Amino acid sequence: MNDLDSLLAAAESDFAAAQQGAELENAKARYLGRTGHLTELLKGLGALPPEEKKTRGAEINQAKAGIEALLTAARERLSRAELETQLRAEALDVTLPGRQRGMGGLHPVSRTIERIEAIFASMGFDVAEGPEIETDWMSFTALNNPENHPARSMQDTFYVDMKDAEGRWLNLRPHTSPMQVRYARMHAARYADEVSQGRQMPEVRVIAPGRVYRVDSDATHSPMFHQIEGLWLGENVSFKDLKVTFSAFVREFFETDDFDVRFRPSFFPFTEPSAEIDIRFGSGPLAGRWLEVAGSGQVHPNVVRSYNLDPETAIGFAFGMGADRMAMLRYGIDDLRLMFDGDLRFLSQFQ
Ligand code: 2NM
Repeated sequence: MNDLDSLLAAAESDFAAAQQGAELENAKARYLGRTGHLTELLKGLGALPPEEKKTRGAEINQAKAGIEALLTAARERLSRAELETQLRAEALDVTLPGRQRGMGGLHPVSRTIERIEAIFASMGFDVAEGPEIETDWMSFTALNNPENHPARSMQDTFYVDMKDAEGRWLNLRPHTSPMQVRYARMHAARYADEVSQGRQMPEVRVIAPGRVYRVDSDATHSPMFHQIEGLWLGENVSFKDLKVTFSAFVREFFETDDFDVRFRPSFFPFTEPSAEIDIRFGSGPLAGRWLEVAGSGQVHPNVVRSYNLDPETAIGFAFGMGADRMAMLRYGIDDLRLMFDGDLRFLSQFQ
């Protein structure tokens, strides 16, 4: 084996050893580069006598062509390998079953709220939704809370690190009553002209559903829960109307006639008199126990004034209930926390 044959053999095994393009190009430089073996051999030709130069030159060029052919083959081998790796990495098994898109559905609390909205809508109630971050006036002052009322304290209400135009901290609404305040004030403004011309103002009949926030957290209290408050104001809307309205609601909501309703005296700053509403089923899984389902009362004259209405002519009741609690009663759920865990095994049972 002459020196050119062994050079060819060395190049072949060097090229074969290259695993990547860069390694192969480095190996190429060692043979064909400016200071590579072949170039050095060609430079050495000058020192040879003319006859030898010719044959030796032809041999070297032949070896060079051989190395170039080996290089081309090696490059093809590498690019084929690279393509193969890429194809394997990107391979799709088109025979696999497709991933299903879940059907999705409404949360039991959302379903309950929609159901309650529909029942009250059938009795002529409008639905009002609004901001969850409120001013101090909307959440407390307008609702006849004294300046030092404990509901305003940080133990009861979440505050936001931002102040309103009066320089008071904004709050996460602890009830949806502020939305009724907004609604009733819009109502008052809208019919102000008619009222000044001596005409009767249409009744205010509205429910306000939505998220509310209170500093409270255990098995039966979540710092965020859902409330639905109702408000009905007219010339002479009474507790009798409240009892009829709420009973009709209970009948529709629980789909039964077999229940009693009782009012239990209570206190709220925004109503006077105030009452808790309890119901007792005569049959079914909840039969026999009085269940507290709502707070209620005759809207306090000071609250009616903050609606920009006249407490002598805008008279009526308000009530408030927990939508989460109503959902739990309807579906027989015993732990409030299940509602907010986001566990699909629980949630998918209500579709
Ligand atoms: C309740 C209980 C009793 C209520 C009062 C009012 C307003 F704005 F008219 F004064 N809205 N909602 C009310 C009354 C809410 O929740 C347990």
